[in-house]
Amino acid sequence: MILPPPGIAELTPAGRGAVAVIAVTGPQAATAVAACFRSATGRSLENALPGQMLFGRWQPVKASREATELDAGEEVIVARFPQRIEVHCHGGRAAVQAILASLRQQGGVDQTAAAAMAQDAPNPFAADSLQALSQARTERTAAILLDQHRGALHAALLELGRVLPRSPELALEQLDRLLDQRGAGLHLTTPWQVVLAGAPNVGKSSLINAILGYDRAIVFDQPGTTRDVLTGHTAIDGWPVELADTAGIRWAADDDIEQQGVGRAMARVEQADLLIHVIDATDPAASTAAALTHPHRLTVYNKADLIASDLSNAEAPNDKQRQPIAPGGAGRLVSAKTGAGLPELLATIATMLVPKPPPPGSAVPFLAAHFTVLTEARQLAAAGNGTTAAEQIERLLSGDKNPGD
Ligand SMILES: Nc1nc2c(ncn2[C@@H]2O[C@H](COP(=O)(O)OP(=O)(O)OP(=O)(O)O)[C@@H](O)[C@H]2O)c(=O)[nH]1
Ligand SMILES: [Mg+2]
Repeated sequence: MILPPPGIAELTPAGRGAVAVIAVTGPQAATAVAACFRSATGRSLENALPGQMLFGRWQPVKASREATELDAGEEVIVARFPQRIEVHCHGGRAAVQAILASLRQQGGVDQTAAAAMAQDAPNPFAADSLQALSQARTERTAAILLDQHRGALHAALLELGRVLPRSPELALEQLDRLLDQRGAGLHLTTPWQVVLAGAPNVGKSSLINAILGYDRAIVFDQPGTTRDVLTGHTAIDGWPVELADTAGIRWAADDDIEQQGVGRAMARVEQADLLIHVIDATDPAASTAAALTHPHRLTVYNKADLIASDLSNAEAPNDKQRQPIAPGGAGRLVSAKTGAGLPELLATIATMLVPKPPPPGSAVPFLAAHFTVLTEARQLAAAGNGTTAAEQIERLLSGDKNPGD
């Protein structure tokens, strides 16, 4: 039998560090590492037990150009795990490169850190969540992925597979609970797109600056200040968000550049997960950009500091004396200048993005493929075909992400 070559991957991020960790995976990992490693006690790596750590020196068999610097032997710690061996060495680039070079000489093939770590995963969700975890931007999303790494989704799908053929109603309930997490699940590593749009001069740029906490966009008292789409990353209630500020929407734009800005703004709105339609609270009727439509829209009345209003409940001004303000009339009243109403606005945005946040420890599907399979399974289950639905879930559990092929 031909054994696959050992996989090698640097687990520590690129750049300078005190210590670096290199993973070597596959059935030939111990042989490849043992060829270069001399333990201080003389104990052999091949006989080391999983979990055991050996201290010693790294001495490449043949001196490659990079390896010459290590001829005296780099001090390393080698740790043996069931599915991989880790070499912990000095974090300098020269040491890392030399060790990687000598492992390549032993037939090692480069792999990604995620692929190296996935070897230890007890199920496909543990491996995929680990890979996603490295791209999580907030503690909240990392915690959800960690729950999946620890088995929440795996356990929920095992249970679903058992329930589907026997109790269709219960299975549909469980499927709906998983499918309800679609929004949150698909935005654990990819930020939500939230776009601020509206008529010129209503304070969109002021608002994005107030939310981001720094002056990302130029604010000026002339309409048409923002010409292009400007974005900034932030987290709202722990959900990763890419906020976009856009050019004020008006059709009689002064020049071609402004007109192009309006076109870009409209295109951005179309792709948004949530549109924040900003209106000037001092003159809502004149500053409503009627062309702005979106299935997920929040109306925000800005410049609250300029109107005499009780901000205590931070609701929109909808007293009868004013012009009818916007379709629906509901919205939030804020002041980008004073910050009044901003915490409530952020809370509203978070609730609109994720109406039902997953409770700690609960199962959350997190790949598009998970939702595709679960949606198919739900259709089958709803049509009374619980056994076929259970087969789809089985395939997902076995790591096959393309059921139906
Ligand atoms: N008093 C008060 N003035 C504000 C507030 N928000 C914005 N402004 C002022 O309104 C003017 C326009 O603000 P911007 O943030 O540039 O408005 P914009 O919607 O980005 O404008 P365009 O980019 O031209 O579409 C500036 O003079 C701001 O200082 C607010 O909450 N209160
Ligand atoms: Mg602007």
